[in-house]
Amino acid sequence: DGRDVDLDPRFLNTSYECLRPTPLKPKFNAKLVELLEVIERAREVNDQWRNALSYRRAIAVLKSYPRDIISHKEIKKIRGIGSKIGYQIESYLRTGTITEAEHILQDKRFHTLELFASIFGVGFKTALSWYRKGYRTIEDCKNHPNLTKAQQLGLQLFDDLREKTLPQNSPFSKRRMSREDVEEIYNIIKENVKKLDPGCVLQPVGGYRRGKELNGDLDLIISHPDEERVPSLLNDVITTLTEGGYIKNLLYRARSESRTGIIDHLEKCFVAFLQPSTQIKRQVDFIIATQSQFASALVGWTGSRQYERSLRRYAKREKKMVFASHGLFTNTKPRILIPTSTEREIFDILGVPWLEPEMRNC
Ligand code: DGT
Ligand code: MG
Repeated sequence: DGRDVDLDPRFLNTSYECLRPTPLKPKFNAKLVELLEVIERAREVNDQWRNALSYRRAIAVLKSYPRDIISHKEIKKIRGIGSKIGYQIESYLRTGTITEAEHILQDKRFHTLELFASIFGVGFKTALSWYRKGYRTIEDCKNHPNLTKAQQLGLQLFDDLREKTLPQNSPFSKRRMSREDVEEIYNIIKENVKKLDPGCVLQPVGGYRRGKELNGDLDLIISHPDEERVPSLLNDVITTLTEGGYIKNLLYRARSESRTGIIDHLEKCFVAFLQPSTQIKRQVDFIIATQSQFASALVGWTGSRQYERSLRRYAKREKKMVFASHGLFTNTKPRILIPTSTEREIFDILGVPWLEPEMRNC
């Protein structure tokens, strides 16, 4: 097989997803990607995150791969695909499917765990422990003796919010937001926030910015050129949208000095937002950034999750820098802020190739 000689070295020699373009919909290997995503999801709901990560990385390679994989030899050369997954791909090449993925899709336990983990406030560990207690339905979960506040809200709002973490092909997933749904909500927020303070700058991020057709939530950065205005901004935005009858519940709130610490110091608030045309409550994540934090917030909240992971790993290992949504820093003690004002500047300083948001879908 002479095909392997002309492969772009970027696809063979890097384990950093942030160095290569990954489209939303793979041009090649689409069915294979879909099957591996089922297995990734099964590992996730079984709380085997390391193993899930191996699948995510293999999936990312296949999504960015410039052609259909056709040979066993080819798989072996690709960095990021280990022997276990390589074997599954091989069996896919022979049979057109992966038996394990087919089994998972028929497995009631898998679907129940997926359902539980889709409740706001319920992680994979809790979902598993509830399953082990014998819970099988949402009603069972509602009867759990010591639900946290977040879980009580999540269960109360379940029919609205359950789309949040369910994959698009899940049988439970019927209410994800189209781009039009997101735009309807975004326009309402924009109008109200501009009325509140015309100086505010709004920027939708997350999957919507990456071009996703079906969205779990709207992630929205709000910023203001006046640093003094920023501390009171979130309260004002929430108050005005609550008074307008749009925000129905506060789901989660983190102050900028919150203990979530290293990962994210940006002030944020997740809310249930009533979409007028459908009367469904949708999750909107507000993220507040000062002007000097804006560029890093943009890079940090556009995603995908795997893209962010690889970017942070690249910054640390290859550049001795720390990238976070609130800023780019030197990896020293104490850390020193490296001022940045645009997304492109961050890419340049990190030395990673510029990728449009649509190409960060690893
Ligand atoms: P979705 O909402 O399920 O359709 O898909 P995404 O890709 O919009 O995912 P989402 O909304 O969970 O998160 C948007 C991006 O923002 C994600 O790719 C990584 C980042 N992100 C999410 N949560 C956090 C967080 O708590 N801190 C930081 N720094 N980034 C986050
Ligand atoms: Mg999102």
